[in-house]
Amino acid sequence: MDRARAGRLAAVAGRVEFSESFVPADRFREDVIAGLAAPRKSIPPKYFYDARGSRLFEAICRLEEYYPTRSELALTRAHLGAIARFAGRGAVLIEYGSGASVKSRLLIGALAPSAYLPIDISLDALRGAAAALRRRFPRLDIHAVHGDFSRPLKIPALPGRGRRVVYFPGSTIGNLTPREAQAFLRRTRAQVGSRGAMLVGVDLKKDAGVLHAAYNDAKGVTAAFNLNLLARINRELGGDFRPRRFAHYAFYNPGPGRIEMHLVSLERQQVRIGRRRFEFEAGETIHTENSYKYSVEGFQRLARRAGFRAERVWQDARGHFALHGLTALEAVA
Ligand code: AVJ
Repeated sequence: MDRARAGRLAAVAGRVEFSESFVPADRFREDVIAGLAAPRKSIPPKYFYDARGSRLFEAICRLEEYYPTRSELALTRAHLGAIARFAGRGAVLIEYGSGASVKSRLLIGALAPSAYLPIDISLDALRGAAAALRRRFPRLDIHAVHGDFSRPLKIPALPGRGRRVVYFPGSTIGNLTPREAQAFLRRTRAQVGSRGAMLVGVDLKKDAGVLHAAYNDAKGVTAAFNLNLLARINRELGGDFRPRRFAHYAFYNPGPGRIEMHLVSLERQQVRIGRRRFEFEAGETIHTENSYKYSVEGFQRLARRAGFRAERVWQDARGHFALHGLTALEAVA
């Protein structure tokens, strides 16, 4: 982002400060080509979220069948006092992937943090969130960081402002394999320091029927979200995918404990992206997302291996979703 844009953001939102962790290189083309050239085709799920994809995701969150958003909101409301006591008032609240900030608003209201640092890869999302929070909490110091939280990044040092608490809701951590999630938690542990803490939202293992419905909704919004990836490739990378020749396919895979989303080729076909050509057999798939589900104990074990003490856990009434309160272990194992 250039200085003029950063300046305008600060001007619009008043006390909002803005910093650039790094400029994310656009790896969309490279990642898509490499993913489709592999023997088992895949595309990383972070590429779902263009403008239309982000709107479709918000529509998913409102679906009857998609319980995670409502469950996490309900458990946050129900346990807000305890969650705030766990994090401590006056903490520096750092949010990874700040998105639609309903839950952050609840938390900020209860925690009264000394500063709020939303980190997001989307500049538009950051500006929107910062402006909305500025209106709601006119005295809150907001330090928006434009960057990719999945990589090591620079966070403004705010000495004397209280402990660092990272907030990572939404079960976004489920997109990572357990191995990647552990490495990610370990980096977060380094980021919050020895007095720091983390609040992380994790979708729970549950009846496969409930899981299946959440990723195969009756209105077909999840299908549209999945297929939108092909339209995005056509538009941004000059592809010639015919989305109607592919179908949304999502299922729970109990071995690894994850929902898998795929796009299945409905016939034998060839697709071009620029000058590259890719062959699809009938029934061959592009694996577009994993969404891992954890038992409470399973996630606690993972957190411990990453240098956290799993101190608290809050769940919704139906036991569908968990919010884990983790504190840094003195020495990282
Ligand atoms: C944003 C990764 C948590 O895995 O449930 C929703 C994305 N994909 N429906 C999830 C998603 C299909 C969502 N996460």
